[in-house]
Amino acid sequence: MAAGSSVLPSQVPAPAPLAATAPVPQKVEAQVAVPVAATAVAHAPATAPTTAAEPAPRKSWLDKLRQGLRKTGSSIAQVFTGTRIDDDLYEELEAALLMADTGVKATEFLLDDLKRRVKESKATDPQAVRGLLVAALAELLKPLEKSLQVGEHTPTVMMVVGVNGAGKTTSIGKLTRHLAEAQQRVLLAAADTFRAAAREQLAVWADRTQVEIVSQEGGDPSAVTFDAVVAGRARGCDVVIADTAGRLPTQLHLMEELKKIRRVIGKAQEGAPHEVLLVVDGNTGQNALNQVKAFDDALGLTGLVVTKLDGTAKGGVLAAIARERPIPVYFIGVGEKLEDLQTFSAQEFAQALLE
Ligand SMILES: Nc1nc2c(ncn2[C@@H]2O[C@H](COP(=O)(O)OP(=O)(O)O)[C@@H](O)[C@H]2O)c(=O)[nH]1
Ligand SMILES: [Mg+2]
Repeated sequence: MAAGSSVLPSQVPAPAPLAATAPVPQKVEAQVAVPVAATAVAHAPATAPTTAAEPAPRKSWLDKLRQGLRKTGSSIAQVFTGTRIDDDLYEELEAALLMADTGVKATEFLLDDLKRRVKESKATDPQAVRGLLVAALAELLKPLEKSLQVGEHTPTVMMVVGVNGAGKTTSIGKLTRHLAEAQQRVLLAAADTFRAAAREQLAVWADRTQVEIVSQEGGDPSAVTFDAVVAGRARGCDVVIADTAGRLPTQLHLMEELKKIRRVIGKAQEGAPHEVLLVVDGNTGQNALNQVKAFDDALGLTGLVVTKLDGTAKGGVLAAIARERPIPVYFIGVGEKLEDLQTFSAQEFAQALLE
């Protein structure tokens, strides 16, 4: 495939990415459209985030996101229940944004931007200010919207990293199923060699008929990954995904191990890995930003997966990431089921956070 295809396209305001990739074989286009992409492409554009026409899967996902963010969002929304736009309102808003883990820099930025918008629009009603904040936040988050591309390289090699329990294996499982349904031949590298359960967990998620796994209990993660990429090339796989063991960025020897995995992937296939994905737990708030910075410094991240936004999410952290280390958010997770991995939309997220 020459031009590359977008597997789970971000829906806003993407020029329907599937239609734009002419060289993609027909069957891939058709299959890619299920289940995430179909809803994503069909979904209404940024200006109408919640309409009656919203396809069911995307809607139920949005509901989960809203519910998850409510803990964060309700306190922000409460700021606008008064009758006046005054210094008190801005002070309360500042506190609410900081509570939601938006961070000092992004909070300052948003407040300045909001005040400018309020002045320009001559708004007098606090509810109108809320609407302006949605617009400001959506604009801030917009650079994080990007779709994951596969098909440009054969195989496309992805390496997935993050701290323990962030949701790496679960997210790989979900992504693999989506790819397999899109007729992509996927090979998984179980480079989390520390835990025997890791491979089984992957296998449970994987569609056994279409997904192969290279693993080696207790083996060297670099060696397993190298073998997987070589095997992926030999077998003509479309995608190779390496699952790695969780680690803290402060564990320097373990970070060195990740760098080594990255290097050996490059030896197995020139130019690879094509994606280095960090999975972060959305509940970890400002610590998530620290993880993004540290893993990016060590490995050069290409994308993020932010999980558990169905929980007591500190959703504001995405604004902090957008302001301080804008790495694309390919997917967000709002639960443990397959359909709970969805593409990120700045507009939807801003709306869900502030309603
Ligand atoms: N509620 C919720 N749970 C999730 C999500 N993603 C992962 N999990 C759960 O988080 C736990 C750790 O996930 P796992 O994939 O094993 O993390 P890993 O250590 O990074 O590989 C598991 O119980 C998952 O089911 C999500 O988006 N929402
Ligand atoms: Mg794991």
